[in-house]
Amino acid sequence: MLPRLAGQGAVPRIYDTPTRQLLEARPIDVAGLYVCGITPYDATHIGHAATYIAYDTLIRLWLDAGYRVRYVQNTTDVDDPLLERAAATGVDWRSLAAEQTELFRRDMESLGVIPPDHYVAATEMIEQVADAVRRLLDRGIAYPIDHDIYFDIAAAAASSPWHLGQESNLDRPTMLELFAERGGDPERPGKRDALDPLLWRSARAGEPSWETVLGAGRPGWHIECSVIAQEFLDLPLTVNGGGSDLVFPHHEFSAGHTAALTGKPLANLYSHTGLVAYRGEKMSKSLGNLVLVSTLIGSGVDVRAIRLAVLSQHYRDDWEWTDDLLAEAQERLARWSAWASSGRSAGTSSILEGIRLALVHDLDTPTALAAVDAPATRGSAPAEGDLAAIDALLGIRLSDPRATRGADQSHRDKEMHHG
Ligand code: 5CA
Ligand code: ZN
Repeated sequence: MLPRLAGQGAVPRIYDTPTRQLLEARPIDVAGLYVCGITPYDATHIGHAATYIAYDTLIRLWLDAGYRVRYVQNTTDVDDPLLERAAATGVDWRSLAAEQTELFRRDMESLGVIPPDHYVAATEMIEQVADAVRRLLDRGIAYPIDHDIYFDIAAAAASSPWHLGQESNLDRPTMLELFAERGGDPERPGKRDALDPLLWRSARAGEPSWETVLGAGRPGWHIECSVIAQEFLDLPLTVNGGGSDLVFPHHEFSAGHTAALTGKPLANLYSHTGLVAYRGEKMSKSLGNLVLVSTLIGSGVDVRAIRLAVLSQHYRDDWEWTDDLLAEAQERLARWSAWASSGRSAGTSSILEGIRLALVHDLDTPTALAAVDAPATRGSAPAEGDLAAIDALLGIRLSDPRATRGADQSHRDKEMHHG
């Protein structure tokens, strides 16, 4: 339970990749959020954490604005990189996925990230994906090569409210380059368009496969997210999110598949987080330059300092994790904690509106932290509402909850609620 705050926050505005502007992320009744989840073979690095903390902030803003939220995240628990890692290390791909998924969820919980209502694994959706691909085949929007099945970009554009480039705004040479880099197969003979993405991969020796209406095989990547979003959320989503490494081809085609299948856009707003680097390169499993959340926690780092380090960066910037950044966050946490234990002043929060204002403007967490720094450094004791605001909106609990859950609880709730 998040503490209640005085008044109500505004509807957040966040940056929309297709239109390149800030748009109001205004839910229709319930906020629907789909964020691309992990491929569980080397979890959880600071890059993942930063992406999920960004959408955690968005959820907190929706709750503060009085909306209910429905949040879904997939787990890509069968895919080439996972299978390759399992083969290389001689473990069963299922155990690798299960173990890394478990570790990821524990790390998220430690970081105070509000969990999705549904975590959906690709392997739980095989039948639904096969049915969806079957429908695309029947309508001439998909075609086979041998027993694999591809999405026909041109046919989809002709028959649905979607066209290639709608989300990413990229030119074709750039698309071709990214497609090849990020799991696509532009060179495959027989494709109608080099950029047509794989919907279904037929069974291969030594690879997992499932018996379906399409024969034996496994889902392609983009159709996984498209089908999970359709199954668990109302379309269009309020926001579809993920790291900026997913803009093309993944999100472009997840949106394309969804439009072709439903006639509806996947989302009203497509949001992307910047990428976290370490030692000069994007932090990634394939490069191996990882800072794992579990390693930091294991070495005794306070999870709140990790969270503060992430929040000190704007979610849309690419940034680099450094020891200095963590040290600064630890100092900030120490200053804030000293302030929080310096007694209580009466009255309402002096920082609540400053935090709200910063966050509803494209999740400006650095400015929100500065709004807390000012009184925390000045030294006058915080009001109860200050700590509640930091807890509810930034996910940082400064006071020991046992210390504040006293006899005056109902009085305090009432006071905070009515301001
Ligand atoms: N399973 C797919 C999405 S369907 C996937 O991209 N998995 S992942 O494990 O590689 O990444 C999980 C999430 O973290 C994605 O939203 C991805 O965009 C994001 N992410 C990955 N690396 C970074 C990074 N270095 N910085 C910020 N976000 C990242
Ligand atoms: Zn995805």
